[in-house]
Amino acid sequence: MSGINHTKAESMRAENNLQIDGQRLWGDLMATAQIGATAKGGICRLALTDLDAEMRDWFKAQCEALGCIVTVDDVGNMFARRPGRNAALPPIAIGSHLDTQPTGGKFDGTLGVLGALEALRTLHLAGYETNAPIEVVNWTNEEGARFAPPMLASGVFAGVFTREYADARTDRDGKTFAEELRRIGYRGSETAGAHKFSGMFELHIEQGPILEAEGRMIGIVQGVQGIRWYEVTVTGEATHAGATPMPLRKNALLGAARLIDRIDAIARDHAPDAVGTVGLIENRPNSRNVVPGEVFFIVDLRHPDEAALDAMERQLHAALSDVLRPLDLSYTAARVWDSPALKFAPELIECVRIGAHKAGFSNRDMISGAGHDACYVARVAPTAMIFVPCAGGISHNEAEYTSPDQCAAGAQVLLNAVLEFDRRLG
Ligand code: HGY
Ligand code: MN
Ligand code: MN
Repeated sequence: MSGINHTKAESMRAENNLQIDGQRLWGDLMATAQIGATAKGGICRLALTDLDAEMRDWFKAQCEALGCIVTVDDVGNMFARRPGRNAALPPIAIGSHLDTQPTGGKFDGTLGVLGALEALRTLHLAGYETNAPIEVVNWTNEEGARFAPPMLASGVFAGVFTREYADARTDRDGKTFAEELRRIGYRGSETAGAHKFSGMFELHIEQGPILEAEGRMIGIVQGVQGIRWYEVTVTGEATHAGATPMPLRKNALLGAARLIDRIDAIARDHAPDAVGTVGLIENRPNSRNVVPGEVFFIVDLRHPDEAALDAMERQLHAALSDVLRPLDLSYTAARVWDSPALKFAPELIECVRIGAHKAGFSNRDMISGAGHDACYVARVAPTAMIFVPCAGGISHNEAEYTSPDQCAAGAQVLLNAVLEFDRRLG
């Protein structure tokens, strides 16, 4: 690296004083929260929209201003590379996602990318030379809010999905992933997954209540629970709300309503670890005086144990038949996404633990309830995650809040963990 002539000993000494700048990170978070800002203080920055493009452009300019080379792969994943002492070492990746839910918060995903940018900026301003290159990563379409399934592009990177499968995903308006990626100008030339990582660390808000409830600053994430999505269509008959006697109705929305109650009961059946949700539902024709003829909805089942998820899935299929047949309704149901429970890499978890202790932050081991790009990257590189609290455990909500100190703590532990892992690669 030009102009830097640190001996390894000097670098080791320099490392001990590397502190991220929490105010600078908070400034980035608040400035970029304007890109897709909602009236209620959240962010709506759906994948591959013009707002996503604007955020990507901002991110690229920031990284290039730090001397990084920014590359984009063919599903839009962005990699900002800072060279290290040994170019033969695969980079250490640090990052997350910049797309949000429709009523998302300021921190889900964005903290992971901007916290990584702050860690890299701290290295750059200190003139600290790492052994391995460092890459800050923005993964495309993590949320799955516009194009299902979630973690789509990190999934292509990890070989879970083909590029063709991703390209063909459509949003609820029928636009394809491929055409939208091309439209915003982020269809890169590199084949997703072509370049390898020495490891990846992802900083993220917990999106649950545990850290805050226990008054701890850092979650040392051991793994992620299993997640399955099902697309269900219930079919009855659209008829007149006034002229159709109750016994003659084939009311698809009544069937869906009873099913949603059963899905909630299935999750409670497998307490305390199971969760079951129906978050997206489309009622057709959705007219005030028409008995609904068709309802489409998505079922989200999660549990840390795959055998329990299998049992929940069996109960879901039994409920479909039990509930809908007596109402003279037909249905289709298909599992459209399956992200199995996974454990992160013990060595990188150890680096996170060392990083938290070095920074002096209280911490606890935990499993992630939410899915993350780290789930799929863990299939192709040693991976670990760092959590920080969020107020009331609220996320996927415009009220999502993590304090400046908590954001700074996460970025500091991220930097410490990266330097610990980098030292081991040297
Ligand atoms: O669905 C999830 O857990 C993540 O927010 N994509
Ligand atoms: Mn996220
Ligand atoms: Mn999310």
